[in-house]
Amino acid sequence: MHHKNIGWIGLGNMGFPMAKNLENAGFPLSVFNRTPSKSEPFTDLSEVYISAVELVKNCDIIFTMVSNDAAIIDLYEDIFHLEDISGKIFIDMSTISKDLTLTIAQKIQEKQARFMDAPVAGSTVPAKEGTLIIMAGGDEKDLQEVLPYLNKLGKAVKHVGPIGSGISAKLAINYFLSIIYQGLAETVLFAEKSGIKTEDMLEIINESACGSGATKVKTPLLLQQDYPPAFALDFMLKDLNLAKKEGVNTPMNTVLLETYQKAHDAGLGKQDVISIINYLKQ
Ligand code: NA7
Repeated sequence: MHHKNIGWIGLGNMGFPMAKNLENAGFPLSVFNRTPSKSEPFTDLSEVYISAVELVKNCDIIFTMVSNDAAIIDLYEDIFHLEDISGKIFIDMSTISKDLTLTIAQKIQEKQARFMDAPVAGSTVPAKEGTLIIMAGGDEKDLQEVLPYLNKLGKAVKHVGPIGSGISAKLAINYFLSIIYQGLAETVLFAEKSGIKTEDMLEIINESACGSGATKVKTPLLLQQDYPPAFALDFMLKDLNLAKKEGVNTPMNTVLLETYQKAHDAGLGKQDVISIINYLKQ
């Protein structure tokens, strides 16, 4: 049996642990990251490339996990210059705009290659544990081909529809998450103002019907008042703007956009998303 060569582009907070899971599963892996130092921990078992184009040439299935539209445009502009990419499957796991997803997919298909969007729910801990929720958009046959790899990255792979649907599902779940985080931050502040200790309030929330994976994962950050990015605030702002671009025009979205934008303006963009509490406190 021909073993497929797997390529991974983007070794950031999410991409790094995800690629490591594929390496640990024993797949023949090639990696590329714009900043080469992040590839160093892969030199023993995997092939490390210093150019995305060279990686693509040598791989059958190529995953991308990078920041945003600009990053995907940079990468694919170069990839489109390649003469022959026919038959290859490209799976973008980043959260980017649906428009761009459809444009890239079309160009890929014009070159007789295949494309899927497969963004994820879950931040760095589920990425490391291989327990992400993967929302896939694209062809069922293509999905079957990449499923053995996706199954090493997530605990659930949900095929939600044609290309672009993965992004739609992801923007929807992140919309809910942004509501939970603003609700959590405001509730903790409200309780604090009324003389309730933050640790007591968080315990009450987490034990109650309001408690969830989302509230539990942010509890230690709120207690320590230290916000290293499991999911950077700027990414949530990006996703809320993408949701707006998709026509989400709810009363909540207006409020959420204002909060996350002003928290960004206050210099919190690179911190974890729950650091909005520092902006809301002011
Ligand atoms: P990070 O930790 O900020 O990592 C971003 C990655 O994207 C990192 O590998 C970057 O390379 C890469 N990147 C950014 N811009 C470019 C360009 N222009 N060209 C090539 N590569 C680029 O993000 P996360 O891993 O937390 O998140 C990734 C996605 O998942 C994002 O869409 C979230 O919304 C969800 P670098 O190391 O900076 O050279």
